[in-house]
Amino acid sequence: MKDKLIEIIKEAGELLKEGYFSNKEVNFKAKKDLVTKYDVAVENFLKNRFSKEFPSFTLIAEESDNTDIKFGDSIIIDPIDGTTNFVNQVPHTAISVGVYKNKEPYIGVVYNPILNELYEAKTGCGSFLNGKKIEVSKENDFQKSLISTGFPYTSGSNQNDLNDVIKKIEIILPKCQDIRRLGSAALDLCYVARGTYEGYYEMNLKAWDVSAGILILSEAGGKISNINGEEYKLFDDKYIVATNGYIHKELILNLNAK
Ligand code: LIP
Repeated sequence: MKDKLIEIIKEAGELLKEGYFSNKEVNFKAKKDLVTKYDVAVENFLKNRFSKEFPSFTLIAEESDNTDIKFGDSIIIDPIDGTTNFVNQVPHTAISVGVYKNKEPYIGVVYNPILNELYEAKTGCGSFLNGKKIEVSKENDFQKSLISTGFPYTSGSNQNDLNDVIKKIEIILPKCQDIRRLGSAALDLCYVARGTYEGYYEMNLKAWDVSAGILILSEAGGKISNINGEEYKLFDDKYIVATNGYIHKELILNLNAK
């Protein structure tokens, strides 16, 4: 299944690339939440091909009506993760596809066609970037750790969320090496998986932002949890915390500091 999935995602990548380099009209789902005709086109392309190739899987996708989600054997699709980057030609944008069997992660693929980076993982088989095995960093000193985060779309309208973002940066920034915000949750998880970042956290993400990345990270030796250090629940948890494992406890402590 993985090879076919990758073949289809690579084809969809051509569509993303075409959109990335062209002038495009931007619509607003919310104040900070953008969508273009390419998000819809890539999603339709993937849904169409996946439903023919893998008819027994429920398709869950960002730009579709997701009110009645049956989360069993599913393929969870983000056609363009990092849409703001895509619109502004920041080359940190990707197609993210997570396959779940019986609600458990089975295959994850994150493809950035602009930088030609394809991350893939299958349960129990490790994680790969363009065919080469990747592993998390072994850094265990929080002060030497590069931490990534994201700003939720709700920070444009919800003062509590904005305050929370600022407070966590105030606490964490002086204690770590530095903080990055590159704008694609799917790729952020892959960057922890490949050892570029030691840790990553963000609030208010959707299942399609992280469905593939969490498998890619765990297969690369990383750890994922909610903000209390408990198992991260794809459709329910407000915060995701993802690290190389070595700095997990300290990141959790800092995220909960008053
Ligand atoms: C986006 C993320 C980004 C995050 C945003 C949003 P989209 O996904 O990946 O990093 O900060 O809140 O969820 O909307 O571009 O697919």
